[in-house]
Amino acid sequence: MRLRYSPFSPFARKVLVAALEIGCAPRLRLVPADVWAQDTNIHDDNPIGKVPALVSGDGTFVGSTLICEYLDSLHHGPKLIPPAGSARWAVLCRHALADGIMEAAVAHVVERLRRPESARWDGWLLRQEGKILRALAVLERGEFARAFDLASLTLACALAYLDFRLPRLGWREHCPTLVSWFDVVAERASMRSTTPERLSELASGPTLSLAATPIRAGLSDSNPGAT
Ligand SMILES: N[C@@H](CCC(=O)N[C@@H](CS)C(=O)NCC(=O)O)C(=O)O
Repeated sequence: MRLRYSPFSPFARKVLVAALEIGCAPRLRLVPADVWAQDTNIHDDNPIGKVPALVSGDGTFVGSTLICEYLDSLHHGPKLIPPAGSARWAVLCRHALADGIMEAAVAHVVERLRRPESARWDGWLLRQEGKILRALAVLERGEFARAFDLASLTLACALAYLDFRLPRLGWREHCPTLVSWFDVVAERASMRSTTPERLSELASGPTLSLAATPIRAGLSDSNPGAT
């Protein structure tokens, strides 16, 4: 299976963490895409022009949630999305909030790094910040799943992205419970193997291994490379 990804995309990271958690990462061939380049070839695999996209024998899957759902169907271990009942809806409800945080954060970053400075709209940035902080407040008050399910891994990738791209938002000051939770799950092998730094080091075509890599500081707004 071919996964189109970008090292900075939290949505691509979500898929990679999911693949590592369920053990199907070795089946993925990682092919990077610069979705913002004039001559990008992402459209060959995704007419919507976004990463992640997964090309498999069963079809081309576009969008992180659909890809995760597909990968979850390929294994017999504990599911990222419980198959039925209230457990399923609980995971999907929490996932929707975590995914919404990710969408708002990416919209914020695109506005800041991609839109010409003269056309930037501060009201748009505030709007995205409000979405992120309100959703975090709900998750801060909510229950924490013990399993690293689709909701939890999406939230972990979203929080890592806030640290990476929106440190000035100061989410850690507002959410002490989430901070404690995140600082533990960020040490999981799946998270440590998929940092932007680690993914930037991968050349075209490798499979993703769970080898622990040192986490290095460095990438920030000064590197617009992608979202
Ligand atoms: N809902 C999509 C969002 C994917 C997305 O926004 N990807 C960004 C990178 S983080 C992208 O490719 N943007 C290019 C564009 O908007 O044209 C998903 O879940 O995968």
